[in-house]
Amino acid sequence: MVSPIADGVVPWPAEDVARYVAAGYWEGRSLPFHIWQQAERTPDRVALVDGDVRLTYSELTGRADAAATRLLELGLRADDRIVVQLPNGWEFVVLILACLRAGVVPVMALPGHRYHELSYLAAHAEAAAIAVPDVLRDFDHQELGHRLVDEVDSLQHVLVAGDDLHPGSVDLRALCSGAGVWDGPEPDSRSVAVFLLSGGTTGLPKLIARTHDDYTYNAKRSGEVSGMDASTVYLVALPAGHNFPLACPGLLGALLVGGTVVMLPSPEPRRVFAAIAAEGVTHTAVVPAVAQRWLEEYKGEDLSTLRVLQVGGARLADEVARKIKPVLGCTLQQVFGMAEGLLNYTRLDDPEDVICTTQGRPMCPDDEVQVVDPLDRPVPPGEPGSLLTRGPYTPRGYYKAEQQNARAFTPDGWYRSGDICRIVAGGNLIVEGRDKDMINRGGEKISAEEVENLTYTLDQVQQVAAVAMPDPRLGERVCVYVVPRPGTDVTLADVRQSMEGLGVAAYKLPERLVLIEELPTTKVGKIDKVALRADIANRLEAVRLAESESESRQPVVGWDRK
Ligand code: OOB
Repeated sequence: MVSPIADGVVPWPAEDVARYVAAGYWEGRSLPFHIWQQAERTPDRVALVDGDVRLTYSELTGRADAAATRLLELGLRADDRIVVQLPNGWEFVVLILACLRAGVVPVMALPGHRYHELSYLAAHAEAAAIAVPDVLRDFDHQELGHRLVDEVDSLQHVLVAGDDLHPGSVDLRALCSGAGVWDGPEPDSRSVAVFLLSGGTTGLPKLIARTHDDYTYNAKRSGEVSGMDASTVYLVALPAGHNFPLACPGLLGALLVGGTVVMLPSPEPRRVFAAIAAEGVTHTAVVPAVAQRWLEEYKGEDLSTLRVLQVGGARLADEVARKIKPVLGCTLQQVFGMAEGLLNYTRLDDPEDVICTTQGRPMCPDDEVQVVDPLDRPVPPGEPGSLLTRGPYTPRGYYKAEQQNARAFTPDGWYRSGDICRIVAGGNLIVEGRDKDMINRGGEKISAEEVENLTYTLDQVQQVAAVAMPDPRLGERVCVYVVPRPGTDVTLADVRQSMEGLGVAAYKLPERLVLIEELPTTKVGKIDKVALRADIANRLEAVRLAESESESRQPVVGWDRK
């Protein structure tokens, strides 16, 4: 028997709910209600483009209604969960809208997730189904889906978007085709619309329950601060299940105002530039590593329709920010957001300096932010400290995670973002670092603790610490410092092979290993990660200098093994 979602959700206190309703942030209707209302106004406008597939609003909602009915025919019910791991394509959009319509709750897995992550997500969410492609980049997702059905009690169906269906798979493309009318009940606006994944500082990602009310506001208000309207053509280039391209304002924000959504499987610059010109794209969202690549590879293609390039997910260097407008000709919008809620945006009409040197300010007048010292006391204005937040679209706890909630939220409901910020003139935030044990690899968040736990499964490892090492492309990559057991040896290849064998997402695999006799500790006896981060940065700098001084001289590697 699976548990009802409501049992695991931490609600907002009644007085805050009343405030958010009175202020009009929470509108009291389901997210699909708003989209379907929009569709009725502009049934013949193009809503979704994926290669040759072009769906008008009436076609898109008709397909989603047909799919919602078929989900019920499969035996799924409102409140059931479905793990969704689909590439950017029309099937993703139709399935998500169908789920929202029927009250089935999608769990937004990321494309890189494998057995290790998906088995945990399916079990923790007690999912009834999983939606995957057949084979993608040589990985057989369908086969993994069936393995999970065998192993996870609640899991019953594998929905597959592809040509080569195994016996027992549900044909997702057929499920998402045709036209139907949904006559089931509208989900309660306070109920959970989607589960997002936390960037994660603990072992495995936590689930973030986003309600219809709060997530509708998330997407709608984002659309306003990004200047979206019915003429918007929004390009999805990042994985669509991530909060940023999904709802900040993302594809949901575009559909809420009657815009057009264009899906591309990846942010590869040539295809992106061609799609921008062909479809007249006005808005898109990327992480800093992708923005940098676009800047480097831009060769004068026609990007004249592009009005806003949103960049977020990791810190954008000021000098890169300053190139966006001169090179690509569009307005940069920095986005400092989190799946847990709070969204900060630079505004389109902010002075260049604010746009290029800050990560923006909260989008909602009732977002509460404070910057505190390690004892949770507010720091003086303009000083750096830990960012805490509460607000109408920032839930008060993770799903079914009492222990983690005690650490990640204060007793009065503030979320500890783990980001070190400064609040400067105009209320804008500058992200200066973080005090959470996470590695941000080009926007992909990796929990150091998780990498350490996985490395400890090797017999030769006595002690390990995972830290971020600086990287010119991705910002950070994973480096592990390992104390081997006496008389044994450990290599980077050993660690990577072991993690691969466990079915861990490839982006989490360490890219450097440093053998060390003893891990440095702080005064209170904790592993001194600040010292380790400084150490790896110094080592890389020494290697870089040695390489640039003389090609013939061997780089200084010491204990270091790549
Ligand atoms: C976005 O969401 P998540 O949940 O993958 O990661 C949130 C974390 C933040 O706490 C912060 O550490 C980092 O990612 N981050 C940034 C940033 N935007 C996110 N750090 C520095 N500068 C930025 N601009 O990453 C996310 C969610 C919605 C919209 C955009 C990004």
